[in-house]
Amino acid sequence: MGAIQKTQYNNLSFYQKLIKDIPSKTLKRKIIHVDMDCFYAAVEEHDNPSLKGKPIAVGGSPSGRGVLCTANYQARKFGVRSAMSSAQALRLCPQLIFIKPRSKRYKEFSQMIREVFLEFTSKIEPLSLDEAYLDVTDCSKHYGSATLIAKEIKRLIKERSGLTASAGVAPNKFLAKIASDWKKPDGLFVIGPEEAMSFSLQLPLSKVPGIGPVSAKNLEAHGLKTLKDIQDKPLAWLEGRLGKTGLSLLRKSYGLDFKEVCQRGQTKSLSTEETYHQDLTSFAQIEERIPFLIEEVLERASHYYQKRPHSPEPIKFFIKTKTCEFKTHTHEVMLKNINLGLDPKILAQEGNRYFDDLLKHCMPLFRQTYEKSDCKPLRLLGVGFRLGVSPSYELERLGQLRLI
Ligand code: TTP
Ligand code: MG
Repeated sequence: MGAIQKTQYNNLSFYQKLIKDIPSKTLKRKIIHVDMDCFYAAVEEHDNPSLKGKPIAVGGSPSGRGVLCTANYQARKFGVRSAMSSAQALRLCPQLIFIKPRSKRYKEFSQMIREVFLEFTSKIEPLSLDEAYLDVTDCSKHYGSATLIAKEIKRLIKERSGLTASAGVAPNKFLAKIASDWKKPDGLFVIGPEEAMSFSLQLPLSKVPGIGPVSAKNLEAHGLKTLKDIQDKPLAWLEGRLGKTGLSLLRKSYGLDFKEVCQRGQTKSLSTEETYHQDLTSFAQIEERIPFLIEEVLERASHYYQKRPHSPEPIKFFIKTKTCEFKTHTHEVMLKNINLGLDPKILAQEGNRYFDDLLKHCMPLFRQTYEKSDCKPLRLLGVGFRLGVSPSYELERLGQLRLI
């Protein structure tokens, strides 16, 4: 411990250099990493409780050239591991029960878990069916702390799916991922910002996400076994041997990682459109279709916000047309510019409340676009919302959360 403190002191100015241009918001994040325990095997045990207590593996059959997806803890005691050939697994554990993977069923559980995450935040980055990062910086205070959120997520997952998850809480993705693995299974481990560096220094490089056995061996050939070994080398030395990985590992040795939680596949708009067998040749025909489009998009929004109440709100409204010559035109307006605030909560419960307002604003937009394209016959009409976060709404939402 004394040695670690000395290193911290000696390297403090380098630490300051590393964080120099980094916004303090990035350094003060609260990230949770959740990873299900023995995921596929746990689902199989859930669906067939007679398997409980027996060593099981999910994957190909040992008679062919199959490999294992995963194994439960009883099987892991024998050395059985993911990605091992099924034949080898059988040699290690002759009583091993093999189960064929059922990806559809695993997706159902994955969806259930994702819905639990969405109750807390929309800042979710799924890594696989059973694993995700959550950035709970903005909502942690309102639930007490990030640790309490992690506890509640674990509890809800257990209550709804019957399965256990392990969670890690830390100021960044790198440490959160390591933390979730620290106390597996059914674990919860927290690395606070003040202990981020001392915790990181003692880590073997093989524990750093992205460093597999081959990379770990290569690093060892350079005399590098732990993140402390990395921190003891000058940056130029590391970059000369490891390229970009040098700086990335050096940052990690200081407990730093600036990568954002990326909301992959995040819904950016909600829309609907109709393509017509016969082109619409007059504005009267267009006018007739608009109420149906608005009704449809409000219904979509209603379903969407029922399932994802914390998702970004509609900030723009747009219309779309396509002429008989396949020319597409869109026209969008900021909702705040037309004094129309669409509250996701109201959309979820009673989206039609906005029907008249939208119809009123929609008609002139379609008319303008139609006239601008020389009143050409139209083969497609569409309407939709672009989603985003307006600061005023965000504040209001946080206020609402506090009342829950
Ligand atoms: P992991 O989270 O890596 O493993 P796990 O959930 O089975 O066990 P742990 O408790 O250690 O987290 O992977 C999640 C699922 O992904 C796993 O149950 C099966 C599947 N998988 C494969 O199909 N092939 C693989 O090589 C690995 C590692 C996982
Ligand atoms: Mg897992």
